[in-house]
Amino acid sequence: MSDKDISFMHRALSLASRAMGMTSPNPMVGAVVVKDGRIVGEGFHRRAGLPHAEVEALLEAGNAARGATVYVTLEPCCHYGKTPPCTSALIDAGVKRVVVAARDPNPKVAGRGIKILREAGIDVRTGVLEKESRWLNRGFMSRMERGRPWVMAKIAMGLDGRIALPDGSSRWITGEDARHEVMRLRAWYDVVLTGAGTVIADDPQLTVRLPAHERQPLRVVLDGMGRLDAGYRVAESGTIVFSGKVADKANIAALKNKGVECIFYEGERIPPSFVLNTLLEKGVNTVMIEAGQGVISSFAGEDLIDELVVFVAPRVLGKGLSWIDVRLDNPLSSVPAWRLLDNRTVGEDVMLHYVKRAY
Ligand code: AOF
Ligand code: ZN
Repeated sequence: MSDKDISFMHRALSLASRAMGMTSPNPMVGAVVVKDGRIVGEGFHRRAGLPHAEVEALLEAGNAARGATVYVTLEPCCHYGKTPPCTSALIDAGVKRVVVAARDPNPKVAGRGIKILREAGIDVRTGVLEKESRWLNRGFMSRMERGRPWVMAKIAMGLDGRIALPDGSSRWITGEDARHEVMRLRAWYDVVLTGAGTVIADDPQLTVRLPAHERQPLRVVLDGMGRLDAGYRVAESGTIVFSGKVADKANIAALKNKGVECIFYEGERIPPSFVLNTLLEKGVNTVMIEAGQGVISSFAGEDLIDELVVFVAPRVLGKGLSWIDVRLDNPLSSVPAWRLLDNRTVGEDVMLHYVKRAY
């Protein structure tokens, strides 16, 4: 694998990431066409339904694509979906070589894209910056390979690990800069998920308020006890409420009237797996949890949190709730450690980024 392959693939990955938060249920994909050592075409997949990355890059390259090398961050598709197969586009353009970062786990592709290119006489190299491409698309990979969305929990805590004051209030623990960072995270995730408790305590909007940002995450509220009413700010279209069996009929009607989608569960505690399955069917790749102790603990209790973004504010909250309540019976030596990916200061707060498993 030459250094050139790596550097062009870096470029393709950076193109792919321009569509961060925009492509779901599709993955983010970037492509670069290189002829005689020079980039002659670039493209990325902008959103589901629009052309795939390869097609955009080939279009820009025009005739220069003949005999060229194409770098693409995901195995080219070979199926008719919302758009025709990229394998045909590459073959028709007469490219000589294709370099792929990661295999596409979509059962409609799953290695067949690479096979078709090879059968057409194209030299195909795979696995160049594969880890990086899979990490960028951890949501898509998770949905395709594990059959569930990728789950990140965002936590804002004080120096003592608590997320609320003894009276339960929890708004504005962290500073302005951290709150801005949270907006950027919301912009990236397909879903922002919370519990009725947080909605009742804080009345959050859970939207992205950033200049020139077009897409809002789907908002999901877990309300097993039927405590929510249509007066809260999230009660509008673009929100799904999971209601337990005790939910009040009139309340549900009022929520629906405001455009909220209500999904019922025959119980009082909505199981995280039921929520994730429902979201999976809607093509959700990534979920960000912004909630209190109850919701976070129920997801953590079933080992459903893949990633943590923790903001630590420089103040002690004292006697309030901690972000998690799980019982660990193992000795300390066997308690699994999260892997620290990044740590930095954000205004007066510290941001810590952890992942449970390499993906
Ligand atoms: C590629 N290049 O840029 C993307 C690919 O419904 P469609 O036609 O958009 O197809 C969606 C599937 O195509 C998606 O699930 C994934 O397997 C693949 N995405 N493939 O060659 C791209 N976005
Ligand atoms: Zn394609």
